[in-house]
Amino acid sequence: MIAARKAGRIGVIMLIASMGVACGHENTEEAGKSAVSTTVVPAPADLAPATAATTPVATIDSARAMQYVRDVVKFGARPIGSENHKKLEKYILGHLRGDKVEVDAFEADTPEGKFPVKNIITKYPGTREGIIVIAGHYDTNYPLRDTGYVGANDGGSSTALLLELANHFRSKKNDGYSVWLVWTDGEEAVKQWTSTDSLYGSRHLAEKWQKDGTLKKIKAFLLVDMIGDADLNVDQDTGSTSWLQNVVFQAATRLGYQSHFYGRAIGVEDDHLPFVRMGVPSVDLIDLNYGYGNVFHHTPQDTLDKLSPKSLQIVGDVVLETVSLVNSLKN
Ligand code: 1BN
Ligand code: ZN
Repeated sequence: MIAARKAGRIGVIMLIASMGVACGHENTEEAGKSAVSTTVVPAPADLAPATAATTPVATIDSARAMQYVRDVVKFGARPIGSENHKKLEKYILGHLRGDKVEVDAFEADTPEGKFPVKNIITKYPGTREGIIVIAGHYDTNYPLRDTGYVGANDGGSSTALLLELANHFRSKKNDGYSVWLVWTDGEEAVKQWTSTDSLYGSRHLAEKWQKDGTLKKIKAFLLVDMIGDADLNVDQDTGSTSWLQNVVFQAATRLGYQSHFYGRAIGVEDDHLPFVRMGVPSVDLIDLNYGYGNVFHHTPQDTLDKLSPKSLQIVGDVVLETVSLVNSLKN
């Protein structure tokens, strides 16, 4: 077992070899934050086997998704409160014309002052009572805003994949649960990652949806983050809902992409957590091995040349297959 630390930015990540046994008594601490994680991780082989596909497999247009990443990166750094962030909001909304769009706008109180935060939500109605949410953040790292940082993978890939998924759900009859896409905002810490300095948008949205009764209707919350790395290794997040992870792995297996999934298990703080904490079945599809030892994460090296349309394709198609599998479940 390996315990990895990312000083200052990553909090604590527990890496647990996927051995199918209880392991991990690491206790790691850093400035203002500690995490202890002891987890039983099922080996991929123990997860539900693939079943015969009965419906045609849906695919995304990965070339178009990659073009969205290029467009988004051209705006430059997109931290909350910035002009580039506003331009990106307009760009996203411009691609959702004609859709049912809602903006969850509020002011976040951060260690650097108050900032406007806007979660962008688009809704594609289904034929069945209940909602599947697919989410990903569009803001970029705040502390790196003046370093040439562009967040091609971290912020760019999730924004782009959601835009491509919007194209998919807009153009097809949705025979199942309604699908809501959410571009979350203010995911990044403005100073240092803590429970109060991070996840501004998702914490606000989870609370809002708890109050208005939406939360109870959510059958699955699928989060995508940093899914463009050409060397794609989606981690198994120990904080995600295990039955939903099994469904994701089953979807990946059905498509022949299982080697890109769940090679290691880590606990990661991300936009799914406010929903997990409120009892919503949630999974984070994140590849936190971005460059050897995650060296490109939250650095100006997070650039387009590290990304591949194939990775967007893999994650996009696995998300669509997961939606189809969730739709096939009884409840
Ligand atoms: C993901 C992308 N995250 C931030 N940008 C969440 C995260 C927080 C990942 C801490 C690792 C450590
Ligand atoms: Zn980040």
